[in-house]
Amino acid sequence: MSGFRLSRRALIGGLASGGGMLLSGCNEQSPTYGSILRMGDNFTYDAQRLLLSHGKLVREYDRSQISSMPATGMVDPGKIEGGEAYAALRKGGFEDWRIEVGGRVARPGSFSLADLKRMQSRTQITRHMCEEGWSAIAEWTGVALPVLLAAVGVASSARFVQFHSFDGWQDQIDMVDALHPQTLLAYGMNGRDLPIGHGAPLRLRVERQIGYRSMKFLKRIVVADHFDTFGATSRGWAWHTGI
Ligand SMILES: Nc1nc2c(c(=O)[nH]1)N[C@H]1C(S)=C(S)[C@@H](COP(=O)(O)O)O[C@H]1N2
Ligand SMILES: [Mo]
Repeated sequence: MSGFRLSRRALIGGLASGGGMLLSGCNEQSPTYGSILRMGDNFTYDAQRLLLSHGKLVREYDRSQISSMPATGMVDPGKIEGGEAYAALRKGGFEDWRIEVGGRVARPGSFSLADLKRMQSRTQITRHMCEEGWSAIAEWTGVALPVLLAAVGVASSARFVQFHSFDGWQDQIDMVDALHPQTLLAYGMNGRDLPIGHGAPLRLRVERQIGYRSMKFLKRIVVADHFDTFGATSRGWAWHTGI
């Protein structure tokens, strides 16, 4: 943390205006698109990183608290233009699906669902918060991202992990989130295989950030040294969206 100092009043005021920018970021016509919004990112990023210690866990719930959860946004990438590859994988029960893992890693490779299921698994019951205002509690089972990253060996220069999906989403998280124990590559939901609408066969769970960071329908992971301006950021949505 590069000698970043702030009075309590400036911090609270800054957080409030950062929140305002985040809200207007949801509006496609927002005039705040661009560098001002990105300033908000930097501010909430620094502020949240100041307030949260490195490994702090989000709350986990009991089974009895699991709620219904709507499948939203993209619910079937097999039905969009260019969705034939996904439709074919789905037809084959995702047996031929592989997640590619590359970039700044010692052992790039690809992993089938069976490969992932052989790795140490983790189950967590957490609250999903959508930027549209609803929230839901669900149980997620999968491989913690730090476990997969350890398997491929991340270069010491790496600072971000990028994700690519079958419906064309691209996003990235920093190493603080990537190495967080609750950041999960989930293949199971509420004790069953992850349903199509919720991102089959594999989705991300970034539990300390808002719902749109938890990318569904994963197909590729790239470890990078730098921050790329693509994905949510390029649509004018805030990049760092801690909750
Ligand atoms: N690939 C992809 N990931 C996505 C989305 C999407 O449309 N495509 N929608 C996002 C948003 S806005 C939310 S709220 C959650 C919705 O997850 P759910 O459909 O399991 O409720 O997924 C997020 N991840
Ligand atoms: Mo969302």
